[in-house]
Amino acid sequence: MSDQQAQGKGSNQGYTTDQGATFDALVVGAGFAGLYMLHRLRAMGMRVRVYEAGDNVGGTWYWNRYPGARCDAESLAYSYSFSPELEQEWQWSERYASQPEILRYVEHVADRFDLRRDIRFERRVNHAHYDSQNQRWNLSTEQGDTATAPICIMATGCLSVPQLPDIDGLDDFQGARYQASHWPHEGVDFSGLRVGVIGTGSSAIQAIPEIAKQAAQLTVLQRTPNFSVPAQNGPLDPEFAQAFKANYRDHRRYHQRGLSSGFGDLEVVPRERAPMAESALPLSKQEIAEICDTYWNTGGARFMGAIADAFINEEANAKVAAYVHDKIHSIVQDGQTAAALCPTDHPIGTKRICVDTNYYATYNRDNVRLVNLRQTPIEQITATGVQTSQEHIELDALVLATGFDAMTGALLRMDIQGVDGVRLADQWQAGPVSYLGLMVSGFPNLFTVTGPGSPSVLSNMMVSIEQHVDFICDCLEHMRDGQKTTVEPAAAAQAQWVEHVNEVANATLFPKGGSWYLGANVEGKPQVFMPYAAGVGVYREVCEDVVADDYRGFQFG
Ligand code: N01
Repeated sequence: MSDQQAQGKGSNQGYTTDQGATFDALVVGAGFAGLYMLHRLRAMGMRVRVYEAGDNVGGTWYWNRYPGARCDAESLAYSYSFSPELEQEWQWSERYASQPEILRYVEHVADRFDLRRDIRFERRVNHAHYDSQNQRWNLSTEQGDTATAPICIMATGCLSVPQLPDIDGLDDFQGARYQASHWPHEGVDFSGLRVGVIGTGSSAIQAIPEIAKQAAQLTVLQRTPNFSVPAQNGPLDPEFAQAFKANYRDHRRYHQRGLSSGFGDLEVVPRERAPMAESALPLSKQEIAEICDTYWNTGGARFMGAIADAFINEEANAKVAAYVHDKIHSIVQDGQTAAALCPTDHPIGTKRICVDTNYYATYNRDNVRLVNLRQTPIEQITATGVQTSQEHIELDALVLATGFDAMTGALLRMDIQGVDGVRLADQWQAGPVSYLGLMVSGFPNLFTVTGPGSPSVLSNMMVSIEQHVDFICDCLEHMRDGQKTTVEPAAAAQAQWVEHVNEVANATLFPKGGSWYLGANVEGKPQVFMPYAAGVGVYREVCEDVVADDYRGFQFG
């Protein structure tokens, strides 16, 4: 462990703020994307500066430390593939890695590849302006750094701007208030406390069973129920992991291309033993249950891959949803609570399916109560608890797990200006537009890793991050070889891509989800389906085809 890690810090010690420093590339964010970007750019001989708001590496896994935080992609697939040595030497302990283990992994990567020296921590970039005359991006941070480089890469994450609820009196609460996405590093002991949780998305669904084990009383304040499937997490069998690693290249190829999500989590049950149906329509309830049981019992988000037309046909989707409703009723003893936990307002899978450990069973505990806010809405938060239309709930601690301003939030929170001072916020007023989710017309040499318009949040993020970073580096090498200094998408290519992304989304049930994929959770945000829903395999082929066709749609200057 390095000194910095021992202090729980990155490596700012001894560094002053940058004042007009010049680099070959600037990267914003030191999560999985920013770190790999730095590693690759450095290998190309570039001088790079990374700015990171946190005091250490890790991005989403640095911030989201709530109890029970765990990845919903399997650890052997949710890891870097760029270094075979790293792949072999790192030992995952569980099928789905916990947040502390993933953070240890990211820190290990930062140290192993000596990445920290080019990162400045506790630096939040607030401006990124393009100087057309000098063909440079000028960045500044809230902490007073200024730096310039011809290339700027946004590795700011898709879920990095928390969304706090607009509830009257939120600041009046006198008890302890916690935010899932900004959890205290030292952890929280809820023993003996009356705890309230607002939100029932992935974060809350992971945290609730853990908080329930400690709290004297846990009240879950649910506005909209979500579908959740069991992770069936457990220790990773070392022999299984070793055998898997012996074929890592094949598995990686499969993750990258074989499945639309890039999750590739067919490790635990061999692919040939995983039943699938093309359509739910001709199947009886019993037949659906037989197929779904295999996925439910082996666990994980791959549940949504069991029946192929569940994402495109409402009737088929309803049959899969009914299976999960039955499961909820079979687990949760109180019928009224079970009914309230059954989502009925969106097709299953159109909001990101949650992956849990004992979520539904937690409602059988004596110290856990579900309050259905659809029936008894919150009127206000008071000094001592939550006032609903029916009762005052006394609380010692309040946990907010109310989601994120997804995909565009982190980019639009900065003042990004392209050619002629055009603001990205203005360009994206009606929703994000981009070419391949990688670049925006009018913003030369500005790249967005896993930006809107790419598979990003619908995929295993590691697969999508590595693909984008590799694409960007290949593009920069292409520019270097051709002695080009700028690249940006042609407006027509961008418009076509945006149309295609919408067409693909509209052929699915996704737009019916009312989800953060659409921006529906943020008041006033334009509702546009942001990720590219055709899958990572198709998307990779599109990108390869674009490159093979001399970077079709990109303009080099
Ligand atoms: O956020 P969410 P999340 N009053 O937006 C509720 C990833 N992730 O942080 O639907 C009452 O899903 C809101 O209710 P409603 C994953 O991609 C991954 O949980 O607006 N409630 C909803 O229940 C995930 O999809 C992992 O009615 C209010 C909740 O807050 C994404 O992050 C783990 C409210 C927000 O749910 C986001 O998940 C965790 C209000 N005023 C997260 N405002 C894994 O890898 C909001 N809510 C496993």
